[in-house]
Amino acid sequence: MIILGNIELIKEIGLKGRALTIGNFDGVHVGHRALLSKVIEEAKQKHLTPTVLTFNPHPLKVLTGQYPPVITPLKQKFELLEQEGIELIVCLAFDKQFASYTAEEFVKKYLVDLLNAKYIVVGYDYRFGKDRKGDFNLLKKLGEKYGFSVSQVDPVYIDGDVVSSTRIRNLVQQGKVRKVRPLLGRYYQVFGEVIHGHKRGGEILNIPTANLELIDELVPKPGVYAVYAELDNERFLGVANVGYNPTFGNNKLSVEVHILDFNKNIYQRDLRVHFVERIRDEKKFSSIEELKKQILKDIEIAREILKND
Ligand code: RBF
Ligand code: MG
Repeated sequence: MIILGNIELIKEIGLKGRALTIGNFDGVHVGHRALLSKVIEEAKQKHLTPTVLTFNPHPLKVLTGQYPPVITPLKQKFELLEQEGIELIVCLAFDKQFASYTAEEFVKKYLVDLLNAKYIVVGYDYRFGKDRKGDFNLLKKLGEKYGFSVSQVDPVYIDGDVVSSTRIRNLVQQGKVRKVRPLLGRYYQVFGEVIHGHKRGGEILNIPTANLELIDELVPKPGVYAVYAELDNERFLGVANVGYNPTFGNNKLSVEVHILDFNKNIYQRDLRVHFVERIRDEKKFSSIEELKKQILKDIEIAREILKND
């Protein structure tokens, strides 16, 4: 798969016809995957390159100054798109100048001239161009004018509601990680480097934990979770604490994982944590002994949950 962010490089790879879908794809959830399978299927039939056009930063961030924490950071998003069968990702820098193109200018300049789109599929709520004035009907008309075909994909419903990135974010922030799984088609995950914590886990509690360096990524509601911990494609059972360690009077949010039956040094390695089920709220204990007793129980609960998963 090729990832391009630079317009000059995009010009260099030439004018092969592309089948295109456009969007932010935060989460690469089952709704997104409906679009991705459509673009891949049409690309095959029409002998085009299955391509995703996306923007960074998120247009809303540029236009309104705010955007919620991301479900899938860029690197994970690209990996997931590749797994789906996307062969080219074009990630354009989005700025105020870009936002000022009218719907037709955007289509002509980027989709037709730059990317040579022969087929475009968009979601049910797709809008484009200055003031979001372009919609599916306009895209269809422009397709007739510039020589590409279009289609639109319906939303995907699960449990009576549309699958959307916002819905997924809300569930994660409520700690309902079980409910998120069918929407994402996988467990909610965070990824980061293992950094040095306060050293209390190993030395005081005798329950070592790997502290994750948090990137700008959505973190589940504070609490204790049964998790899988993934290191270089190897998966371990784990129990995670997301929180402030009130027993020790910390005030900074941390994500730490105790990996079951494991005693290797993994500082500076990358760890991916898959949140399977929330076990309890984080609490302030009146002694370290009590905290330790509770964590040992959490470990057994996590083991049970993961055994039946
Ligand atoms: N710290 C708390 O202050 N309250 C808790 O309820 C709590 N639960 C935890 C549960 C698990 C499974 C783990 C691994 C840690 C927990 N901690 C909790 C964090 C603990 O204070 C921390 O691991 C040490 O301070 C070392 O960083
Ligand atoms: Mg994530």
